[in-house]
This record gives sequence, C-alpha cells and structure tokens, in this order.
Amino acid sequence: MPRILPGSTPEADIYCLTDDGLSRGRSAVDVVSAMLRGGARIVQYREKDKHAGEMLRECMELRRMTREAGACFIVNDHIDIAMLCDADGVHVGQEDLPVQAVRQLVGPGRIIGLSTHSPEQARAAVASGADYIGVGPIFATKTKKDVCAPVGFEYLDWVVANIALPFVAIGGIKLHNVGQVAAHGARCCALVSEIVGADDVAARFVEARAAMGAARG
Ligand code: 3NM
Repeated sequence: MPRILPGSTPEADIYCLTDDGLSRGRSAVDVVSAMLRGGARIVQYREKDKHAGEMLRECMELRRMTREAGACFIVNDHIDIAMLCDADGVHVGQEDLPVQAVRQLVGPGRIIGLSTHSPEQARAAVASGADYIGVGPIFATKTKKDVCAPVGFEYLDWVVANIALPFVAIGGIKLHNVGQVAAHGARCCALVSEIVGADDVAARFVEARAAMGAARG
C-alpha cells in the first residue's frame, strides 16, 4: 500500500483539524472554509466540547464543503456522526473502540485512522486493519488533553523505517519546525493550533505546506 493518506498529495501535505477552542471566535465552518481556500486536501472535524446535535449540523455542512472542494473529510471519535454525514472516514484513539469494531460499523469503504504513540501501538494498528496512523506527539502540545510525553523523532524515525501504512505526524508542529519533521520522512503533517489560531488561516496553511515541501526538496 502506498504510504500516502487517502486524498492527500504524494509530495508533502498538511492534514487540517478543527478546534473551536483555539479558533479565536471563528466557527469550524469559517475555519474550514479558509483551509479549503488555501488548498487543504484532508480535514478532520475534532471537537471535544460540543453537543451531538451541533456536531452533526456542523459536519453536514463541512461534508458539503469538502465534497465540493474534492477534499477528504474525517470525523474524530464519533462514528455515528461520521456515518450520518457520509464522511470519508473516522479517526479514533487508543482508548476508543478497537479498529476491528469500528470496521464492523463503518464497513470496508470508509477510512479508519488510529492515533499511535509507540512501536507496539503501530504494529497493533497494522494488524487491526487501520488505514493510516497518527504518529505523535512529536513535540510538546497543549492541544490534546492527557496525551503522553512527546515521542520526538525517535518514534517517527522508527515508523518511517518499519511501518508501511500511511501516517500523519502530529503534536506541537509549527511553521518553524514542520520542515524538520518532513526531513525525517513525514509526507503528511498535522498542525492544529498553528493553523486554526492564525490571523489568516488560508495563508498559514499555504505557508506550512510550502515549508514542508521545501524541506522535502
Ligand atoms: N493528537 P497542535 S497530538 C490531536 O499525539 C492531537 O496523537 C496528538 O495539536 C497525538 O498541533 C494532538 O496544536 C494535538 O500541537 C496537536
């Protein structure tokens, strides 16, 4: 299987996530609209403090927008909402339902992403049938609660050398260090606070992708 996330470009890509709390008063719809204007190919809806009804309403709208833009749309944690809005996939964590159970619900056609933080978890992800993995946190981050200590480049390098699944590097990645992460072999990086908190979300997305592309040569 190619190590490219479904929907992403092969050279260098930025995986976008929403986070209302860090978006300085802008709605998820406004933020994603700017991401798509910047050329985003993958967007994950990740909201931890909203009611299900509001999440479904936002996801229906984001699904419409991402489809129109030809972008991949992933919903974090909420398998029911992912299915109701016809998202391309779901992303789950180590404490969520196991991938095999998620697969039973979503079927073979939807993408399943799984966050991993260690070689053991990456190997288990491959065996479970996940379509891609998250690799992180590369650096310290305040965006995800209860996340483990940064795994640094050690785990990233191990994944590059040992795991054939597509992966997205995540956690504390900013404009100033995304090039380093790309130079370690990441073809896809997720920047949450750096993009959703920017003055100009579309411009920051473009800058981040360019910084990544420059580092990969
Ligand atoms: N997952 P920021 S770290 C959502 O390591 C998420 O699995 C992580 O946010 C993991 O770019 C993280 O603002 C938060 O640091 C990333």
